[in-house]
Amino acid sequence: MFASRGSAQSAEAALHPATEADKAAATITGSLQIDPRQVLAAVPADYSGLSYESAQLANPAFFSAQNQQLIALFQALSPCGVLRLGGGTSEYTTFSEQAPSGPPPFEVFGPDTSKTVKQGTVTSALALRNLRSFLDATGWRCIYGLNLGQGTKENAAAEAEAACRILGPRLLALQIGNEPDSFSRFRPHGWGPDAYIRQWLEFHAAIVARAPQAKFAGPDISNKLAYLTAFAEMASKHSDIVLLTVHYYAMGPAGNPLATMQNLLSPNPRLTTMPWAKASVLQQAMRSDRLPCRISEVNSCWNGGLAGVSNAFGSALWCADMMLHFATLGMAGVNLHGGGSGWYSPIVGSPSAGFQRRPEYLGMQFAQRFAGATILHRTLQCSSDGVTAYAARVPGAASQECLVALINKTNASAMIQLAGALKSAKAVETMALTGPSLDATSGVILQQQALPVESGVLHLQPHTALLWSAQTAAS
Ligand code: BDP
Repeated sequence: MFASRGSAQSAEAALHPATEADKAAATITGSLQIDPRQVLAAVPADYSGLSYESAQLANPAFFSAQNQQLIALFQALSPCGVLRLGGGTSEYTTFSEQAPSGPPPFEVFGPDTSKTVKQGTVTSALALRNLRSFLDATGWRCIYGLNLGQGTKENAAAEAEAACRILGPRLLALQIGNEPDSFSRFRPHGWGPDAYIRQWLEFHAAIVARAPQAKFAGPDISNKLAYLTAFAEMASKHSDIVLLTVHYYAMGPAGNPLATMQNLLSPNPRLTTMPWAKASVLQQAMRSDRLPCRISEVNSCWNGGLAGVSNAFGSALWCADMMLHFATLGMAGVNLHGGGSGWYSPIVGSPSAGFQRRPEYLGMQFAQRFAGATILHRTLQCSSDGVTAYAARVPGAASQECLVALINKTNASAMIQLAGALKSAKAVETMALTGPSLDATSGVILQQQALPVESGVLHLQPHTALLWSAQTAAS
């Protein structure tokens, strides 16, 4: 499931080549029906999220009420999303009540490529106060990462106390450490799940001594299940741990010849075999209200993303599909990692030069339509596995209204017979996510259109995601 850094090459080698249907671009045929009585999962209202490097806090003006263009972009993604702060740079920051003198070291930063990691940045109480104003303005909450790799527990406790006091209800949870399962650069010897839990508990004790109300999330792992299992077991004894977190990169590292657009859009064996989702600890967590699981850092290709893939239209289709796939599994949310001008960043730019939305941002907006909805069982029988479907009941909507998404990641058109309750459905609203070509970095649009149905058959264009809300016949 996870892009494993140690074995990226072999893990990627397992990716599927193009399907025959893709190669021939023959018309795909299939049928779709939903079972409105079979509920698969509830999608939390705050399902959508973004993830930024902790180093970004070194410029207190970035996450602030003054950064109105960024606030508007967050609001247009979700009225109540989750901003996760962490990433590789969270292991290189220190906290100081006083803001350092002089100008900030940079205006924007991110993402971290694991090689050019930004070092020595300072997060101040001013940055936290500005972050609070940013979160208030957006309506978002925050998952806040502390430095376990290189920081002291005293400094983490001071930062945690300030974060709890200043962010108040806007703080969803603290995290101690980013990807502690890949800590070889900080702990070359004697590190493993047991040592991790021991150190986590030391930091936790120091933090709760200063901030008894603190809530925690973790383990924020890159890929190693043993750390998740150990953390979940510990969480069963700590009621202040409220969320499990994991990372997911579809491909990587950037530069691996198998990291391609075609592989990004092909069914990923890591998604279908799901070693970690099958782990009982996670299955339990996903079903539990007490300890849901969020993908706190996710994107197309690690090591900063891939030019022409991570920043192109194909990544929007991937993103929409990935988000709905994980929602169907019962994940509590996803945080698309980015910042700065990184290839996979959904939003790029700076306060001084202005911000732009990347195609992936529109993929997120597509999937956001399912936030707060209840995912329903659907059966898609299709001649290509490059077409996916999702259905949901939307809160507050008339009882027979449902939301349906069909995503065609192939270069062939698809003709999908709508069956059962969908057969006589009347479309209330239809949105299409389209782009000039998979590698297009502009011209990507998410807009209303008429539902392309004729005699009960939906005609789906190649490389198109379609979403419609429909009034189904009473069942
Ligand atoms: C993750 C780190 C993040 C990096 C990302 C990458 O947590 O900070 O930006 O890898 O390599 O492991 O793109």
